[in-house]
Amino acid sequence: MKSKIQFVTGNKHKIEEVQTIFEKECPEFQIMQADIPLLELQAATLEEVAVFKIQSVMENIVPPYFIEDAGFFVDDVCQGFPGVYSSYVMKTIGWDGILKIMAGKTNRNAHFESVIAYVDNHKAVHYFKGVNEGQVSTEARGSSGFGFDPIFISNETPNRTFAELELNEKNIISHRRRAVNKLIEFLKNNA
Ligand code: ITT
Repeated sequence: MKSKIQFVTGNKHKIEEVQTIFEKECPEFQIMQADIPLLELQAATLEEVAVFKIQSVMENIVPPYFIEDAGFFVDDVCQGFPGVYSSYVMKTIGWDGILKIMAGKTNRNAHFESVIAYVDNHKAVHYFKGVNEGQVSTEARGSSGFGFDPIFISNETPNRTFAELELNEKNIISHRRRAVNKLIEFLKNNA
C-alpha cells in the first residue's frame, strides 16, 4: 500500500506538478492535496515564510505533510524583487507589471526558488531548496504553467519561456523539481 503525504497548498498547479513527479520518481508515496488556509506572513527569505506557513497549519493537520514557498527573483535590476513578495505582486501588478519595470533593461537575470518544508511523523521539520536560473523575457509567451511562467526563460531551455514548455519539460528542470528531488531522496533514505 502507498504511504500518503499531504501537500498543504491552495495552488492546483503546484499539486499537479508535484504529483506528476512523485508518480514517476517515487510511486511508493501518494501526494494528497490538503487545502487548509495558509498564513503567508512577510519575511526576508522564503525559508522564513515557509516557517510561518508551517506554524499556521500545524494545529490542523496530522503529519507527515509539507508546504512549499516559491518566489520569482529579478536579480540585478530589482535586487531580487518580487522574491518573497511574489504572491502579492502577482495579485496586484502581475507579470505585465514586471515587464514594464524591465522595459529597456539589458541585464535581465532572474531566477525561481522553491523551498519545501516537510514535517515528518515525529513533527521534525526538514527543508529542501531548488533553484532555476534564467532571464526575464522581453514579452510574455506561452499558455502552460502559471504565475510568472510566461515571462521566465530558463538558461536550460533558451528561447522558450516556462509557459511554452510542456508540463513534463518544466518538471525536469524547474526549481520545484529540484526541491522535490531532495525531498524524495530524503524519503527514500528514511523509509
Ligand atoms: P500556496 O497555497 O502553496 O502558498 P501560492 O500560489 O500562494 O500557493 P507561493 O506563495 O509559493 O504560492 O508562490 C508565490 C507566487 O509565485 C505565486 O502566486 C505564483 O504566482 C508564483 N510562482 C510560484 N511558483 C511558480 C512557478 O513554478 N512558476 C511561475 N510562478 C510561480
